[in-house]
Amino acid sequence: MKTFTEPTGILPAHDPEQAMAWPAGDDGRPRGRTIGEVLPPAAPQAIDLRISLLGKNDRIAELNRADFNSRGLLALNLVSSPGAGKTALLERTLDEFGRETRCGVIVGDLETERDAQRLRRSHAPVVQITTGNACHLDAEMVAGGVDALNLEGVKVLFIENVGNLVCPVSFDLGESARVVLLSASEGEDKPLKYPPIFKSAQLVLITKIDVAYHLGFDCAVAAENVRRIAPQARLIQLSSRSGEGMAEWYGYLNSQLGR
Ligand SMILES: Nc1nc2c(ncn2[C@@H]2O[C@H](COP(=O)(O)OP(=O)(O)OP(=O)(O)O)[C@@H](O)[C@H]2O)c(=O)[nH]1
Ligand SMILES: [Mg+2]
Repeated sequence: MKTFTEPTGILPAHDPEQAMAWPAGDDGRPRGRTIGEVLPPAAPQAIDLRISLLGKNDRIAELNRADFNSRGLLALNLVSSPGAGKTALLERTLDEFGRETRCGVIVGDLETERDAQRLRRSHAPVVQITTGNACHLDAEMVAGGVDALNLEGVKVLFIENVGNLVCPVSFDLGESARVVLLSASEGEDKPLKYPPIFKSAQLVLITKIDVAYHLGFDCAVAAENVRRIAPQARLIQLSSRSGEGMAEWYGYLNSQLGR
């Protein structure tokens, strides 16, 4: 049987000594790998790293939460696929709801200041975070965004996450509530296909309902799928273009502020 001579498996990153010693043959010396051999499980160290990464994020998220509470801020984490209408929703919200209640925005994208430029037209305090390759915001980025904003008089802090239905799930930002958007152009089945993010939502917004009919998007089916996967979440259907459902969204914001 052909034998490889190079070291085998994934070497533990945190303990070089153990890494050198593993895996050993009966004689105690590092052994080669044979074709067809089933390798022993070798990835617990990767899980350790992930737990420690998330542990750090959770600790900073708790600090953010305490900071938001001490400032009397309602902080909402808006999550969706790219292009589901987060910025359009916030543009209209800043223009209408923001007239009475001061709002601020932290907006995350891999690149460009485009969303921040759109949102600054309302004169609300807005900071753009560009994440480079990161597919989500984390608590430390949000803490940096808070430092960069003038939050005087601000009652609602919107955090527009990077467009992604998967990666933001595990990253608590210290938000008061997570708002997940599902747009008519994505299809009714997204809650069934990406359940974790919907399960983590306090509110689900079905957006772009003005074009639902033309896209063959069945709002009732989408709503049923949301209810099946995320029975804990409140559900609002709206269009930031036609304005339908916006009053209900503002009602939600006021109800959360009243808490
Ligand atoms: N018809 C219609 N189009 C909308 C609506 N909301 C947003 N759009 C359009 O959808 C596109 C994407 O909207 P954005 O607000 O940029 O979406 P986003 O979720 O912020 O996108 P990313 O930040 O890239 O993830 C734009 O062309 C908007 O004009 C809506 O209610 N109705
Ligand atoms: Mg956007």
